[in-house]
Amino acid sequence: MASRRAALFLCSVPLLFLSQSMTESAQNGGGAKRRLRPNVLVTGTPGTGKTTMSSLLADATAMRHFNIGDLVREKGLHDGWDDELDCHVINEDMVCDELEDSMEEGGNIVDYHGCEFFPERWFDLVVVLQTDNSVLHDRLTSRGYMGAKLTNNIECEIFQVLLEEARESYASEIVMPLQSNNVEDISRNVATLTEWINNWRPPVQSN
Ligand code: DAT
Repeated sequence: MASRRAALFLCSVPLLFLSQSMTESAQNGGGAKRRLRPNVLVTGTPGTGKTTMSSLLADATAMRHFNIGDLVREKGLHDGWDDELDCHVINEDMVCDELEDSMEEGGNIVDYHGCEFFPERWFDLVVVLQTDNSVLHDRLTSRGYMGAKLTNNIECEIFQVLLEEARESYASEIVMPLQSNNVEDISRNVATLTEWINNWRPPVQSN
């Protein structure tokens, strides 16, 4: 597991039906403070379409989109550059501090190829995008990935590392795997998640 997780750092860089229990469970998984809109984490191996889908979803729902990779670069939320892994050494505490106020408020889509260091209380739904190996291989090759970096990311997807990480880090009821192989998948996923977000209500708090 450790080697699979480490491999992820090299990549710096049909759901038409939601059960009532999933929706309720997700709504009740909120944090201590009552937020009026949900927070959604979109995770998955690099190249599965997190940023593409999150951007469209943010447009459709008027939610904020945080691309963590961009945020780390723009705000310097890292401890330098790792030449061997070819990525910034992300400072997880700084990232969490940066996001805390927005997450408390709600209405955020967070897009990152990892999920275990965020506070569990932040998220009402955790989407894990998944892509067939051959499709992902072509996308990552187009992005210039090669050698170990390419292989490690493909292996991450084969071994479903992000899905496993999501299920270990969050209540299984709020973890939603979605296929992302083609543009029809993007449209369907955006429609499904838009409906979920628009139907979301804050959990009723007991006295
Ligand atoms: P990620 O943010 O997971 O690294 P991305 O959104 O940057 O991925 O997408 C990588 C490339 O693949 C980009 O050129 C858009 C394309 N892509 C993403 N999802 C797709 C899908 N479901 N169908 C076709 N192309 C897709």
